Amino acid sequence: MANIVIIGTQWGDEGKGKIVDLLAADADVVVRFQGGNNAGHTMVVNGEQTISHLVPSGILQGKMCLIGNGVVVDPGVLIEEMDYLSGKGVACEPENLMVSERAQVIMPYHKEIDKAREKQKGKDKIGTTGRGIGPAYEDKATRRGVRFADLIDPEVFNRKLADILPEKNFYLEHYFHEAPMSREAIAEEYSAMARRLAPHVTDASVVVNSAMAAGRKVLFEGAQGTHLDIDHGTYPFVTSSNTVSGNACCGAGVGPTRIDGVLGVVKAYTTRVGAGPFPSELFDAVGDYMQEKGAEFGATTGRRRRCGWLDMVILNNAVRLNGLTGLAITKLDVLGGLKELKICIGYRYKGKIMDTFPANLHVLAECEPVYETIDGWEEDISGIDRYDRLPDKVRRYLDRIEALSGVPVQIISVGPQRNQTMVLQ
Ligand code: 2SA
Ligand code: GDP
Ligand code: MG
Repeated sequence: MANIVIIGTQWGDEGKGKIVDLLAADADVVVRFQGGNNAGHTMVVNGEQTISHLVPSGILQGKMCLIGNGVVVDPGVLIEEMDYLSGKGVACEPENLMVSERAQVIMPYHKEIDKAREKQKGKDKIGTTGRGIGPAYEDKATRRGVRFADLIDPEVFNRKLADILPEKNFYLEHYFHEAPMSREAIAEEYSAMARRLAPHVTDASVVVNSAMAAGRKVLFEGAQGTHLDIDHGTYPFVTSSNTVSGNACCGAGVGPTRIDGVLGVVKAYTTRVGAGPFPSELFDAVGDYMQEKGAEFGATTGRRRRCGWLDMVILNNAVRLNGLTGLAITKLDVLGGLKELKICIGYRYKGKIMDTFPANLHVLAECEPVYETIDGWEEDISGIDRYDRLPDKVRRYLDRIEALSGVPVQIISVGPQRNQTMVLQ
């Protein structure tokens, strides 16, 4: 398939970075279309781990990488990441790494407001990454955002900053009781970063559409996961962008007729970082086993991820919301050593079985997962590189996921390394 959207089906950290890096070998362009440096996408090649937060996961394959208009970009983090990658010998030049002139800039006050708001919420906090994502999208929606086109035009940038900062400082000082920010300091810091990034700023929509017109293959790299989507996720315990596949079009500036397929990345169990409902969460030794064996720590904040069984209610929600054409099952190796596995096939609510995902969080909180039990396997499968060499019990687990979702499993991942992967079709 030519142009594919790759998205997370659960609550993020399904292994999208690994899958995008792998598929980028056969693609020409990789585009991020939403989120920002709240994302942490991990790639492991020849034993060397690279985590990217903003730069698309096609960078290690030497492909053209674009940060689309739908992304909120912290310019300081982008520069740090470019330096980190360059230090590893990975090219990050204006020819292969570009950012949309329409992408929103994360400003220092966005980060301060994000953290202050979480502090004020106390025990009711969302558990954001504190990277300023929500406040930056807020300003985009209220038309007070600074775009890259503005950042690299000193006159426009300084005018916008002078307009916006007094309101932010009022809010910081008088509502959150935090220190106000200095306009001069922000202007100085951001103008230096603007000079560094200006050669990378482009009309990303024109670049991506021209590439497609020339027959080049494009991967659209999603961040976070379907259930963190601002419309379709467990609102308000979500991120501030649309994480579903449809947003690949808005966030990269392409039409829906250009998309040929949607690959959903599914962790073989479920994890979630931050607060919010999680019906199949485990609070026992099995949950700890997944957390430890799967090294489930946030790739951005280092927070411990909550763990639980695979949940088909959420997976099927993701199938519908994203129009999935294929599944990539990751971290299958982590389940090895468990005597039996459970798959959540529905929720029991007031004596009735539900197979759709409720919008009302009070209903969701009262939903009890209904499980089917299936045999686990003892074997270490992390060295297996052919589907027909997988133990029968592993294949039965995969068959069950395929049967319950109605979507073909196309990729199986059995370890973090690029080569610990089986591509089936
Ligand atoms: P935010 O910062 O406003 O987007 O936070 C809102 C919610 O979205 C969740 N969120 C994430 N969940 C999983 N993975 C994410 N990326 C990092 C990773 C997370 C980390 O790759 O591990 O390191 O902590 C990510 N980004 C945002 C977040 O936990 C809130 O629930
Ligand atoms: P992303 O946000 O979806 O890109 O995922 P993250 O990079 O945040 O988290 C996935 C973690 O699992 C990373 O540490 C990966 O290196 C690791 N990983 C990916 N696939 C596999 C796999 O099949 N098995 C194991 N054991 N680890 C994996
Ligand atoms: Mg991640």
